[in-house]
Amino acid sequence: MKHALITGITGQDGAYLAKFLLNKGYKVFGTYRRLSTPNFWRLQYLGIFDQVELLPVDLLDSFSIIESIKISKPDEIYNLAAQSFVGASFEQPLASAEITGLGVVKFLESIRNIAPDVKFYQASTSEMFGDNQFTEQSEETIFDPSSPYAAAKLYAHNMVKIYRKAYGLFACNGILFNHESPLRGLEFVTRKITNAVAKISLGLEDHIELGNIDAKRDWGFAPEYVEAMWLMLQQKSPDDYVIATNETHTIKEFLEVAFDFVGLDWEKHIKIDERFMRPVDVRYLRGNFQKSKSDLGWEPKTRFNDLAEIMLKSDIERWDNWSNGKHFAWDAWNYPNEKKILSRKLKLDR
Ligand code: NAP
Ligand code: G4F
Repeated sequence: MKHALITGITGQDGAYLAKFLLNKGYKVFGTYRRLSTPNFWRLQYLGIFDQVELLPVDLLDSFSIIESIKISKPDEIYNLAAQSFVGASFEQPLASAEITGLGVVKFLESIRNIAPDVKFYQASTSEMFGDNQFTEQSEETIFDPSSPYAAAKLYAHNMVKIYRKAYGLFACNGILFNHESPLRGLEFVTRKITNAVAKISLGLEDHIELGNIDAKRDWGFAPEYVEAMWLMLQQKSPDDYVIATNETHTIKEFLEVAFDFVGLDWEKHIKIDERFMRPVDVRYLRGNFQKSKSDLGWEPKTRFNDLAEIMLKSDIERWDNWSNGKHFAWDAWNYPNEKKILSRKLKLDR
């Protein structure tokens, strides 16, 4: 039986990947951080909490990383753990660099020393392209990061390539464009919208505050993207791949689809709040996944409107159930209104 070690198993991708690998017959180990309140809701939501082995690891702590490799004896490591929120990286650039950048090198060094035959997947990102001018982005497009998060990811991305060349490690970078689902964190814009639209449609809220709604993203469906991670590690030799849909849409378009679904006019329920504007934003992303299609046989299936509908239906159902007194594993019921969160770094007026 193959062993997989997933860092960040409590996150969106970690939970879907764990389910995917369990279905393939893997023994799945996942790392989690000690928090004052446990957050295993995604694993519970997918009904797999009892089927995974948990290991306490913080990417700030090299010894916990080494220990997790020794205990799990993995054939494959999927490094999904990161400070993954671009907005927060402007507020905590150092923590983002330590976790999202240096944390990866701690893993690579550990593998080089104690498990050089392990296959390693690194969660790279389309954010590394930055505020670029290209009509689409592929593996050949130049990187020009626009946030502390993207800069940390680019450092990690380059270190994966260096360890591959210098030490022959089987290490791949998946350059994934945005991917969403009902398990997406509430601070990311799609889920922030579907959660709010669900509440508005049920009369629990009146409006939503957002930042730059003209930004364009290439949004796919997360369960399909975790399959691509696995496919990368099944190839004869390691390489880097773009995973995307090649469609791009503005946040406004996402609002339109989501509000249409509940028969409301989005413009009546939106307030633009400076607090959600980033000091620098990535205005446009659209990924070219042709290399993944020809080498991995991977292509996206779920398109934009369907993705918005999947997310919205699940948020409506959850708020409906909650209002009717049902209790279940879920994040939104105790999430603070983001207005309560102070000290957002605003775009500076010059
Ligand atoms: P996510 O839901 O935010 O999950 C991030 C995971 O990292 C969580 O399990 C989190 O644990 C863990 N983590 C954070 N800091 C850590 C630390 N210091 N030590 C150990 N674990 C830590 O992110 P996601 O959407 O699943 O994304 C997975 C990965 O893909 C991330 O690396 C992200 O940057 C990258 N990525 C995501 C997308 C996307 O669109 N989703 C696109 C490209 C790349 P807690 O639960 O304890 O916070
Ligand atoms: O949903 P977002 O926060 O995702 P972002 O910044 O694109 O990052 C996500 O995708 C990356 C892949 O490209 C991952 F690497 C990363 O880990 C993460 O998963 O923001 C999307 C867009 C941005 O342009 C942002 O400025 O939406 C805009 N936006 C407008 N109002 C907002 C809001 N974003 C958030 N989070 N909240 C708003 O109120």
